[in-house]
Amino acid sequence: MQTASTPTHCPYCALQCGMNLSPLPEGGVEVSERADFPVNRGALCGKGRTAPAVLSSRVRLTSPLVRSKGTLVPATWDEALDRIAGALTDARTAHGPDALGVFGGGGLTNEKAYTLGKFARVVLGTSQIDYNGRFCMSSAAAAGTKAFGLDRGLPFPLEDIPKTGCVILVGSNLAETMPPALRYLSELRDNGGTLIVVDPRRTKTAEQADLHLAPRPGTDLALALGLLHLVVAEGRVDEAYVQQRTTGWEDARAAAMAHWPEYVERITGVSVPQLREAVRLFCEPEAAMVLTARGPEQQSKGTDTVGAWINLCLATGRAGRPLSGYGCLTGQGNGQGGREHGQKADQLPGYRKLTDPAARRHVADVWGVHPDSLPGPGRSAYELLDALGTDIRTLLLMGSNPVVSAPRAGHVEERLRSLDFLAVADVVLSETAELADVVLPVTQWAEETGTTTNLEGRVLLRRQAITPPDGVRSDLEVLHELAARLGVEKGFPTDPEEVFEELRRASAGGPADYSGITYRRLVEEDGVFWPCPAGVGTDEGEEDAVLDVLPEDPAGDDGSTGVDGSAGDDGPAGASVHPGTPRLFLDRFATEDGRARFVAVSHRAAAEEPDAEYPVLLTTGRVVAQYQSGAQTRRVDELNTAAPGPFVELHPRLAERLGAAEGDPVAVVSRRGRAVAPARITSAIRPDTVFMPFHWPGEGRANTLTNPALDPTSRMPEFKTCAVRLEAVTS
Ligand SMILES: Nc1nc2c(c(=O)[nH]1)N[C@H]1C(S)=C(S)[C@@H](COP(=O)(O)OP(=O)(O)OC[C@H]3O[C@@H](n4cnc5c(=O)[nH]c(N)nc54)[C@H](O)[C@@H]3O)O[C@H]1N2
Ligand SMILES: Nc1nc2c(c(=O)[nH]1)N[C@H]1C(S)=C(S)[C@@H](COP(=O)(O)OP(=O)(O)OC[C@H]3O[C@@H](n4cnc5c(=O)[nH]c(N)nc54)[C@H](O)[C@@H]3O)O[C@H]1N2
Ligand code: SF4
Ligand SMILES: [Mo]
Repeated sequence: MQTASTPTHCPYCALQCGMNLSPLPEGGVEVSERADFPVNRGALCGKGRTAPAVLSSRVRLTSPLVRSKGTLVPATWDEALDRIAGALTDARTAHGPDALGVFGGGGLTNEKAYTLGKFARVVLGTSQIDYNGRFCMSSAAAAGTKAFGLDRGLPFPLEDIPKTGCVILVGSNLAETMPPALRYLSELRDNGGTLIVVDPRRTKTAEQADLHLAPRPGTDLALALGLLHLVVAEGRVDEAYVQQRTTGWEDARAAAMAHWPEYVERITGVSVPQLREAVRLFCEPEAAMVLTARGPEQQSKGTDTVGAWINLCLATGRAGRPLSGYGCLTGQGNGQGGREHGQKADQLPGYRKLTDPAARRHVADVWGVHPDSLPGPGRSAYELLDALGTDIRTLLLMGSNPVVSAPRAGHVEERLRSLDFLAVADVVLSETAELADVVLPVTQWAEETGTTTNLEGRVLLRRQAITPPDGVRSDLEVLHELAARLGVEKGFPTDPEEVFEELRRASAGGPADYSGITYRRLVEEDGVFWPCPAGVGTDEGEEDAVLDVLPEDPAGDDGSTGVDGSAGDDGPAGASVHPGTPRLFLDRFATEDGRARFVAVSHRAAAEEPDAEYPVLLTTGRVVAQYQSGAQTRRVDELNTAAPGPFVELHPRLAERLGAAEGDPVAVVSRRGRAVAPARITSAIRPDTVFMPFHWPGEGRANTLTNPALDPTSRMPEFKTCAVRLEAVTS
């Protein structure tokens, strides 16, 4: 048993806080502060602090399970893997490769996401792969790509935030979703900068703001256009910048000018004086930023909405300049890297397009297959889930729990049940795993090594700190074993560093170029920002496996980590080594002509607006103590005590009309279904809106209600707005 502590990163959100893990004599690990990691400087939220609880065998899966006479029973690995391979082969023979669906997750490491995408295309030959990141930041990604030619959530490190003059934070409840990052906003204010928060609720984050704008859910597009209208009307456009660094201004300007402040006030409920104050705070300082999160993005017009916020940055010269810019706060642990390396329906590694012949040739060459053998783009996440049991007959799922987290979840659950065969790899028996024909128990963060890319585009090495329990295998081992059973013996290594070396080559020359990044550099430099092309004269073959540069081998006693190797002697500081790219776009944008592109967009209504039958707006989101579908955090006592179950947040006026007192059960009914949860009455929410967190299954499941209306570009579902009615529940 080794006792040294291992510096690593949290398993949960995209901040990827640094932490130290020390093995305990009785098993498991203890978390301690890692003050030298710049992003969180030692601070952790309750989820990160308690993450080791999910390593304990009390709450997790340690044996494969197979369905026998209707129930899941323990089985050997061979039995479980044979069953999966058999079912996939049968479905492919009977219905063709596109009958095999694959669903991934933005929590998977780069190595896993890369291997899953390769597995789908090379082993299964299916186009039907997508992942839960589609539900997360896909609208911001689409808008960023349109405007800047490249999607990296934040084009600057978080450390720039306190040095700018004003931040508009749109639909992010950072105080609950990334608590250690709140420091950047308080430092901004300490330095004399201002914070504007746009949220229909007066959240803990909004309480920190100099100005809180509380629009009606689903109206951020009008709000951004109204602000741009005022920028023009007040003569605050940076004409020289617009001239030199952008295209498309005239059309965007014309579209914005149709959004008069009074009209915008009527749509959003934000008053004209507040709009004017926001423009003043944003335009007066030298530099300013707009940051968006899920509030404006998870809408059926999320891409246009983010586009409108980017327009505001471009018109005022606040992009591609020091301490200024637009950024999206990506959510999942590897939400950034997870969208770059090929588990998305239309994508190949390195953020390449599956429809680009040159990209297909490059990646096919790395994979040792013919470019024509690679399938084309498949369906987006919700569309894929909606097709289960129709032309998609089997599903392999890794890193998501859609029974709780997908929109219109009752329908998605029904679709999952209608499959011929469902295989789920997970660390716990999630609500989705409960429906599976085969469940595979896999290793998790502290028990394995892999890279993640945090919300700043900083590639990080999560290191193994302890030996996994008996009975579990890694996702990479699962894919290796399945590939072998399906006749592909080579190309699916189980050593994460070997996978990363291949990922480097596959990403070389692509928009998200990782070819200059090695495990060695990640250890020595504590992270490297992409793009990071291989430097001139760098010979990939000379890069050694490096995890033995750690003070001690973290492999534990059975050597099962597969991360051993010999240290090379060349350090990271050679002249040929690319330093990585913390700040993007300072000289030029990543478009062909180097200029950023305005988009001409106009406001439109949500897919479902309130009416006589469903008169109230529902929006959904998160609480600090639970993570996503709750599969992991609902198994941690301390977090359950802090956030024991779902609730319906509503304004006292709505509560009075309903006759509901604090804690009374309230039924929320939409066209998709009905959910019941206790009332939480607060004047911190608009009187026309109710809020539910989505972390729980069962009666209080928020996603029973949500509308799967999709954004036409990003295919993001409208999690943040639908029409509901409230009913008192009499017992
Ligand atoms: N505790 C915790 N932290 C997490 C997660 C978690 O599940 N739990 N998940 C991680 C992930 S994957 C993600 S994506 C991030 C998400 O991080 P956030 O985006 O901060 O989280 P949300 O609570 O979904 O939404 C943020 C805010 O949007 C507001 N909102 C709702 N509708 C609208 C609207 O129409 N317009 C605007 N402007 N705002 C609106 C909500 O009131 C809410 O306060 O958090 C990450 N961190
Ligand atoms: N109403 C509403 N719904 C939402 C949202 C919202 O704001 N409102 N937000 C959406 C967003 S932004 C997101 S990101 C999604 C997230 O929702 P999900 O996709 O359900 O995400 P998680 O709950 O994180 O599910 C991850 C699952 O994978 C398992 N797991 C963790 N690590 C690994 C691993 O390394 N390998 C394998 N095989 N399994 C692993 C976990 O135990 C868990 O069961 O929810 C979306 N749903
Ligand atoms: S803020 Fe995110 S990364 Fe940091 S400890 Fe909490 S969950 Fe983990
Ligand atoms: Mo997310």
